[in-house]
Amino acid sequence: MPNQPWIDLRSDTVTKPNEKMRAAMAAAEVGDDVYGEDPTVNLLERKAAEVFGKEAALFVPTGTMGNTIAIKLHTHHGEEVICEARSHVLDWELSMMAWFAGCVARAIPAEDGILTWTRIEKAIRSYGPHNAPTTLICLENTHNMAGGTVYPVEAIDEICQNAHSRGLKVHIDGARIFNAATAIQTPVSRITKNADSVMFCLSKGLGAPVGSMLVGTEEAIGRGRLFRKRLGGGMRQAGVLAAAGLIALTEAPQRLEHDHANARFLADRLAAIEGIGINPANVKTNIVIFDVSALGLTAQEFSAALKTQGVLANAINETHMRLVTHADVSRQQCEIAAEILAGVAQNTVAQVAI
Ligand code: TLP
Repeated sequence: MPNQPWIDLRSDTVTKPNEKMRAAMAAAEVGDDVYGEDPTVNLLERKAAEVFGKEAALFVPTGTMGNTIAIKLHTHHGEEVICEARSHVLDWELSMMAWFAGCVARAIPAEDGILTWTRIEKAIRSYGPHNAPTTLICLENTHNMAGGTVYPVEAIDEICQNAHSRGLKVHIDGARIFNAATAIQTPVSRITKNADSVMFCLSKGLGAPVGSMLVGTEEAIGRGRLFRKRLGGGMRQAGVLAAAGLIALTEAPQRLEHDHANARFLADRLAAIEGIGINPANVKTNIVIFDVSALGLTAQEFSAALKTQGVLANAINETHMRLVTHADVSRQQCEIAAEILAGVAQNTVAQVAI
């Protein structure tokens, strides 16, 4: 156990509500949201719709539930959903796409996680004696497992316009869409203008303790409300959570640039460590992914060694680690973490040499 508190770089999901959020939660006006009577939830939903320039929004407990509902809204059983090969909807949501919507993922690998219309078009299938039809395209922005990469707005526009002309829908898993917006200095409403629905998380970089939003048309969100109930997401006096969500939505986007600067700082430091593979130029938001295989140990072993020194960081596979910066990790903690990372790597190199 470290003498200092943990430096927790496992995810931006670990952030704790700040004092202002806690005070707002304690004072929140509440009602039964299943009756549509929670004023704070209603306010959050109106505000989210307004920020995204969409007709309506739905407060859901998790990003996974938001994506699950969106996929169900845009598809029927026995259809195909195009997504990137390492996307969250495919790899990290317990196959909810299959379980709840009855759909199959048609995965397209992209080194940087960013799909283009040229790639998507080749993967579209129409209904036939051997083929299930494609009806939905899911884009992940930022792309988590590709290292927080960001879609150019033009790429999303092109995908949406072509998809719509082919009768397909586009859903954006925008768990970290505000990080994308910060990186390219473009409002979320512009980035997602042509998408049919967007899920974004209040509980990641924005710092709320719980909650995500699904935004889209009035009609889709109305149906989504029923799917939320089916999934057990009718949360009753959820205004206590929405109160923190409102602060997250209105105040937190402005501070994400600090997280991005901390991620760039960590990436630069990592690039100087012998045996660690990273290109700092690829770090655009708050996620830093690096290769430890040249150190002669697995990412799981590297993670365990860091933990003994007080740094928490996740392995994402045998060879790669992920660091995520967020509101509860300061520059000073990043400096300490960088020294600990260098120390663990040097120790390993020394041991391999013996
Ligand atoms: N991501 C989590 C883990 O599940 C991997 C993390 O620590 O990054 N979309 C994307 C792109 C996400 O990164 C996540 C969570 C979700 C959806 C799901 O959100 P939750 O955890 O609220 O269900």
